[in-house]
Amino acid sequence: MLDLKRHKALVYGLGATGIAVARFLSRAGAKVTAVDDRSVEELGEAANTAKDLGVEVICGFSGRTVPPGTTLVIPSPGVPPFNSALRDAEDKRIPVISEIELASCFIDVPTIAVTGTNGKTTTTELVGHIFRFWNKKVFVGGNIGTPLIAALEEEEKPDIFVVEVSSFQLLYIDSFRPRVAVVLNMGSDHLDYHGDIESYRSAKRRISENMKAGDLLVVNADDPACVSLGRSSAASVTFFSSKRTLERGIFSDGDSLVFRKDQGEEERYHLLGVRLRGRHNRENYMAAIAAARHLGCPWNVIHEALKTFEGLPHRVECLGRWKGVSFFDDSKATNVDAVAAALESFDEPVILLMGGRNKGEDFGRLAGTMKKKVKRLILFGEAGPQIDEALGDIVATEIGEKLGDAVDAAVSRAEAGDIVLLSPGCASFDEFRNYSERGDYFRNRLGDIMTRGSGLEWNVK
Ligand code: UMA
Repeated sequence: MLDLKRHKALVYGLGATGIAVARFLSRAGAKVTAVDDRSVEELGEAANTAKDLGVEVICGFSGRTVPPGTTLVIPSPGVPPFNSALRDAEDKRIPVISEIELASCFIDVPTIAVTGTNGKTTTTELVGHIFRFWNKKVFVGGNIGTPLIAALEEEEKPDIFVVEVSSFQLLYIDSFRPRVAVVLNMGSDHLDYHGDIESYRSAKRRISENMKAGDLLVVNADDPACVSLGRSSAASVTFFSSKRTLERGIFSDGDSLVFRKDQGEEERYHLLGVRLRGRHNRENYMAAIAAARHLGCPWNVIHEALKTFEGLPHRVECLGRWKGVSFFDDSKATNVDAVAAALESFDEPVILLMGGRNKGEDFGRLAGTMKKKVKRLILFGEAGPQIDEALGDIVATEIGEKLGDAVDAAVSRAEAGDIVLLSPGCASFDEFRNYSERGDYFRNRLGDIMTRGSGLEWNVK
């Protein structure tokens, strides 16, 4: 175990991670210098919080090298590898480790780590939900929000840690060894930080580099980069597929997921009654099942837990049903890919609400999906006319000024059996502070209409 009293540590960045690391290190007796590129004015409260911890604080640090005598550097995830101090530390062979690496040195219960380009937050929450349902004390955190190291300060020790880990956090691990690692997919992201897609993926691949026989790596059999990671791993591997049957692993079969084990033994998980829709969510369910089973969670517990998982707000969130029409809030979808993924979740005719502030998206890319899935397109906000130009000839379209107009129009047009889906494909800033305020407005406006109406089934999920 790291003897922190011997170290003079440089903590880079005073956000959520840096403050938690500085607190942990100073309590453990290390000498700590905490630095940030922002000025003291820009940092505001964070600078005072760090000073109150008794650590030396240097603001406006940009472009500098590591202070003399530094023996350990812990950068915040957002500090890129081309940062001058990180380069300097590397040249001087001073260890650079991430917060998850540091925290993991002090954890002696199983850790499940979840990464991927898409779906990692939902899967992390789902795994946490399953273990809570099994009456375990669970810490759920990491890239989702609460740094892993903050959990070490809690009095009550968790039975299990479930952490979402990002490529930034994996880049600087050394001995980090989860008992179970999930890699959902490896697309392309954060190229401004990593430089190119290969560097991004190689950071992600590090999640399993210390895993051994008896540990479990769960990977997507439909993603070539995940398959090659699975083939080269020293850990046991469970593949999952939402597209085909597997000889061993987890796959979709009608309304069920099938987990086929070594001797052809099978477990079946029925999905009727689960809340999350779409192929991508089936993958999230599969990965969570594999992770939970490996740590001994019984089949029947998982089976029930899947049905009680509500999902995350504003991500194809089912709000309820009224007069046979189902309403979904996907306000988090601020780009075209997210709208396409949401539409793929539905077989029923969709009345789609799109609009807001365009982030430079090419709405024409939705033409194919729109033709197959959407019965009526109702536009609102700044981008309404642009979307109309790109898609208005493909599907029956109408334009309102604000989201409220679009909601009223959708409710008046919808017939039993339809889906009304808010999946804007745009940022919210022309009318709202953020996507969650937009989603809440959608829910409340619907609630008002329903309460005035009759035959109320609202919020019966
Ligand atoms: N800073 C510098 N120099 C830099 C970069 C940052 O001085 O070059 C300073 C900033 O001025 C600021 C501090 O560092 O004061 C912020 O550090 P940070 O950007 O690492 O943010 P934290 O508040 O520590 O939050 C981080 C994650 N942020 C990033 O990875 C960018 C959070 O994930 C995570 O929830 C949190 O740790 C706890 O683990 C956010 C995220 O966007 C949600 N993650 C990316 C994603 O999901 O795509 C990876």
